[in-house]
Amino acid sequence: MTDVANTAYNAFTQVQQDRGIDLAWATATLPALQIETPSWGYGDSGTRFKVFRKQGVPRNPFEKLDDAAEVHRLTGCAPSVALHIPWDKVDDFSALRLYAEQQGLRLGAINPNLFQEDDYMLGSVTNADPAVRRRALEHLRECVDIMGQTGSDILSLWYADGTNYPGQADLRQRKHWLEEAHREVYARLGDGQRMLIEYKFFEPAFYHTDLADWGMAYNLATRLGPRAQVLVDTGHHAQGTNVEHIVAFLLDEGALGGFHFNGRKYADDDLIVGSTNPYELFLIFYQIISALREGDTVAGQTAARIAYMIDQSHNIEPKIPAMIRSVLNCQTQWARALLIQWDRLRDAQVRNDVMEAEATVREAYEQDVRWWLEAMREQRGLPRDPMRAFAESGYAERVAERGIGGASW
Ligand code: LRH
Ligand code: MN
Repeated sequence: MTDVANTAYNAFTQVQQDRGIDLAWATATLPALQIETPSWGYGDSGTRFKVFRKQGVPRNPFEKLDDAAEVHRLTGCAPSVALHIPWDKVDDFSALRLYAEQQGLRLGAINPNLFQEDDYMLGSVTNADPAVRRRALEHLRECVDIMGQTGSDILSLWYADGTNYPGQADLRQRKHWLEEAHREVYARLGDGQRMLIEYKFFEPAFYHTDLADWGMAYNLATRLGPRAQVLVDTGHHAQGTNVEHIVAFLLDEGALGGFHFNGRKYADDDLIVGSTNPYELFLIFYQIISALREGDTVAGQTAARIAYMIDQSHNIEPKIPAMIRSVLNCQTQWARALLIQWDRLRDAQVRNDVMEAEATVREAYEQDVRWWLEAMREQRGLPRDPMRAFAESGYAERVAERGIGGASW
């Protein structure tokens, strides 16, 4: 550690001690944030206007794992990769699992894809055509079987199902078909496996979406049972939605299973998490850590099992630096939320001291956590600055040999 860094880190620890922060607990809780990166975040992706093909993009799931392993090697907190089926379909999933383990990774959530087949234009599990519903259910069953081969414990479910015009479909009938399909899938889950239900208020459907908001996903999860929980994609809410309130509510209900983190300004922009609204990300972690501190309450136990996943599409960014940046942005806001003065906050809330309560939370957000995170990385044999370490690693130059025209979704 350089003298400057050492001095800065010592100053940080002094400041936090003066703030009454239990730095030992905070430091022990830093590694609790383990991020799952999406295989599709390493591939080419775009908008309806253009998919920009990039040099060195992985050409198959094995190369996606290579890139994910590089992100984990440099950050130390991205040990698993979510797969999307069929984008990551391989002949032998146990071989892919072995390859991942050799790379120091774990295969994570399995994401079925019921939004790219022509059959699903007017719906998949909610389609009026029973043959299409059966076909969709078959794909969900196949994905549960794949979980057995990859060792995954999460089935991550999102549906494009919806309509574009009033009267186009019977909304309550579709709700019944949605539940019917999930009851079958739920019954197929093995020990330790759970399903996370993701909602989205619009797109690609532009009149109604069958799973449009947290309440609909929560209702379905509750009707199914304890192995079904809600997945909050931070880009799937109407403008002005208080996402951290939804997080607090679902935590208290034991129904928050995981996140798809990304940044957004307008709609489902899938930008780098924390790039557009870092305070929202901090406030989400504030709710989670306040639950974690409770230990064995429903909210505490639920917070301890959250799956932190990134779901982004890097249309113009170099893929691996974008993923490293995303992981570091999450780590930074998690670290800041660990520096909340909980007793001061509780006291202000009890006394209805609005300004003091607001200041307590905001001041944690204003803490400079760089030297703490860099010191923590150095202690674990990780590079202090993963972004610079990647730029200097020569990895990008090595994978450039893959050429242009790698995997895209
Ligand atoms: C839908 C979504 C869903 C995925 C896809 C890649 O917008 O968030 O989680 O399957 O993006
Ligand atoms: Mn998502």
